[in-house]
Amino acid sequence: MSPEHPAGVRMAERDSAFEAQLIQHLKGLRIGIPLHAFATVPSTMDEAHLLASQSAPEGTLVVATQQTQGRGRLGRAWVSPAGGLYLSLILRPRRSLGETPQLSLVAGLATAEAVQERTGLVPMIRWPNDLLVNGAKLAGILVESYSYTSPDHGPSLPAPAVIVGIGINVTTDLRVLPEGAVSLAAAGASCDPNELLAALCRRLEAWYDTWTSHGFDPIRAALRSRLAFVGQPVHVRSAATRLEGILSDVDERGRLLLRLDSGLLRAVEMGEVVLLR
Ligand code: BT5
Repeated sequence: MSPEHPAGVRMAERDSAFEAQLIQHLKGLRIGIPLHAFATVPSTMDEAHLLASQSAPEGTLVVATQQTQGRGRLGRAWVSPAGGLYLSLILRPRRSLGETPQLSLVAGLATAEAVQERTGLVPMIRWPNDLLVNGAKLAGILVESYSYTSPDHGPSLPAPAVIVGIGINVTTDLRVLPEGAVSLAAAGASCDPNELLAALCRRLEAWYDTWTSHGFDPIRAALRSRLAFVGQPVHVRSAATRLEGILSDVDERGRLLLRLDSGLLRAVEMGEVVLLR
């Protein structure tokens, strides 16, 4: 029997064998425990939101071998067959709400370092949430935050949750992925996905702790050498604007800095970065 959420939402069945295997790799970490591992879920984000609404602690990790309704930003789909790594992490940041978007770059940095550690590949970070290898998309990051308030919760309500979702193509068949995607295998790298997950949790824990204690400055410094398209002409599209300029840097708040034709430096809060050729 699947457990029932109090509100009547049915949670997916956990995969205890997969969970036991992963736990071995996550010993001693705060990020990654408690662990909820599944064979198939609609989206690890939904499982994580459900757990967060039930007061799951910071560090709780949801992992699945595949997703049937994986999602990206703005309602876009994340194609999630077997062969990828799909996870959502519950955080309860002790920093201001305005800094939450920085977690996308914190997670991007941790993911890039973990991939490099386990494979030797050096992924670049396409602001604000993609990892690229040879210009193709290897991984994507999705940050969603909600404050779970209900009249029942009272003063013991935990800090608002932020869910950080990460999808990485490990051995995923390129034929089922959108154009412009790549997997570790297709880039010529092989690695044990459990080892990759453990490396990712270690890096996430280290960078998240740094961010919690010192803010965005150290993240910004570490990001510089990994930021894709620096010095190159790009356009940045969002619902409201379309800007063209030379991608220059990320500022002290995590915004993208574009040098416009006029010479002015413009800070961008959100959007899609596309290289102009
Ligand atoms: C993202 O969105 O890149 C965030 C992806 C987050 C996925 C993780 S998996 C675990 C957790 N559970 C979820 O349900 N989601 C998170 P965005 O920047 O909006 O990019 C989406 C676009 O990436 C799509 O429109 C496609 O063009 C492309 N795409 C989709 N699936 C892909 C894949 N597997 N590999 C590379 N690109 C993909």
